[in-house]
Order: sequence, then structure tokens, then C-alpha cells
Amino acid sequence: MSDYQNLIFENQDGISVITINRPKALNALNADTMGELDRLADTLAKDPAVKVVIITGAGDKAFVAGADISYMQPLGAVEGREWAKFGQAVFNKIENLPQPVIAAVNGFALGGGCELAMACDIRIASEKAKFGQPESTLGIPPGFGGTQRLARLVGKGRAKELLFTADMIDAAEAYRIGLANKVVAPEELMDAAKAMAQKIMSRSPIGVRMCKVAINEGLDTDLETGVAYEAEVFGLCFATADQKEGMAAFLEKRKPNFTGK
Ligand code: CO8
Repeated sequence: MSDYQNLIFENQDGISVITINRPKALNALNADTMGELDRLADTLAKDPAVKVVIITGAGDKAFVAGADISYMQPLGAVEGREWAKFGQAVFNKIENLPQPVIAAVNGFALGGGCELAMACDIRIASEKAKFGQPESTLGIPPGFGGTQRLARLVGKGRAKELLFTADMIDAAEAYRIGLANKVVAPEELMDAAKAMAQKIMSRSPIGVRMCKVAINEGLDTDLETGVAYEAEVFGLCFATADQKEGMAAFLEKRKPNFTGK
């Protein structure tokens, strides 16, 4: 039996697909589900067989319709703060997984669901996806990183508009403002996510990893610090077999055979 009650976890050919599986509550994130995500992120981080992670939601209606409102409603101030801190730690862990993480957004990505999608490196949306941060309708701001990640992804003005109005936007609008990387037909969503995963897996694992590290570590500093950091990870790659192989393959006009070493 699976260790996870609210997640389905499949690992095939280097691609791990995590499905948030509480379809009756539109995959809302309660404490158990967040605990399972936390545990699974730790496991994935240590698993060299996992090359790319895809996160999606069970059913055809929701990716994740938010943090579980019935769980949160009775919380006091200290518990609310702890809940936000815990959720932020889990999403930070997902954001900083060594593997690239793709959100396959199959339906509603609201509140904590939009925040989970934004903690992923890349968001592919089904035409049926809807994004939004409706927390201001509930008397709270986003608490799992939404105020920060949305503003970084789409800019301050658009983020404030989405947060203040609680408007839900469709996939086309999410794509237009840079929240979704691409939009595909619902039936093509998982294939599109897997095709992107396979393309990423064909690149140098070291190169990809260092791109992620440089962006995640560098972007929240000033430009000078960020580019200095980039030079460090760039230099580090010259001590790897991937760099020697990638450049040799180019010069020898052949396909590279990357080992991720
Ligand atoms: N929490 C708990 N249950 C939910 C949630 C949720 N976020 N979303 C949906 N459900 C449940 C519904 O209660 C309903 O249950 P039941 O069948 O037992 O009545 C079931 O899922 C199906 O939902 P609906 O009947 O409402 O389906 P509709 O198709 O009519 O509507 C919507 C779909 C528009 C997605 C609607 O369900 C909705 O508005 N959901 C809530 C969306 C929302 O407000 N999300 C944000 C939550 S707050 C949040 O995420 C904050 C994150 C940070 C927390 C930090 C805390 C400190």
C-alpha cells in the first residue's frame, strides 16, 4: 500500500508524476496533504533516479482549489502563522528541489493551488485551467508565498490587481501575463508536460541544475551579486564531465552523451 493517502506518486523513466488526490474537495491542501508533500519532497530530493518532477491534480476539475478552508477556519493567530510558515517551508522545498519541477495545471489553481504552481519551475496550463488568489474574499492575504512569487512572476501592478480583486483568470490570460508558460488542450496536458520533461532530460543534467541554482539563488539579490553568483556556478561546471562532453560533442559534430557527473 502507498505511504501516501492524498497523493498519487508514479516514477517512470526518470519522470516522477505527483498527483494531488482529494478530488471531492477539489484537491484542497489540508494539513495531512501538506505533510505528505513535505515528506515526498524530501524523498525525491535524495533520489538520483528522479530527473524531472511533474505536479498535477486528480480529476478534470481542479489542480488544487486552495488551502483547505474547513481546516483553516477555526485556527487562531498563532496556529495561522504556523500553518503559513509550514506551507511556505514545503513550497520552498519544492522550489529548490534539485530536479526541474513542472506544474501541469489541469483546472482550478486557486489560493494555495496557484501558490503551489508558482513554486514549480514551469507551468503548463490546460485550456480549462483557471488561476487566482481569492484570499481577500476570505479575510486573509495569501500565506504560502503568493504575495511574493506572483509579484516576481507577473510584476507588482498585476499581482496587486489579482490579489485585491480576487479575480479568477483563464489560461489564455495567465499565459498573456507570464503566469503560464504555455497552454494546451486538456487531453494533451500530460503529454505536453512529459514531452517538456523529456526535452529537459536530453540536456546536460549539470547544466540544467546550475541554471536552476543560479536563477533561484541569484534573482533575489541585486544584479551585481546575481551575475557574480552566475560566474561561480559557470566556473564550477568546467570541473565536470558534462561540460567536457557537451563541448567535445559540439566540436566533433555528434550528439552529446551526458552522465550528469
Ligand atoms: N477548501 C476546502 N474545500 C474546498 C475548497 C477549499 N479551498 N475548494 C473547494 N472545496 C470543496 C467544496 O467545499 C465542495 O465540497 P462539498 O461537496 O463537500 O460541498 C467541493 O470542494 C466542490 O466544490 P464546489 O461545490 O464549490 O465546486 P464549484 O464548481 O461550485 O466551485 C470553486 C469551484 C470556484 C473552485 C469553489 O470550490 C471555490 O471557490 N473554492 C474555494 C477557492 C478558494 O477560495 N481558495 C483559496 C483558499 S485560501 C488559501 O488557499 C490560502 C493559502 C495560504 C494559507 C495560509 C494560511 C495562513
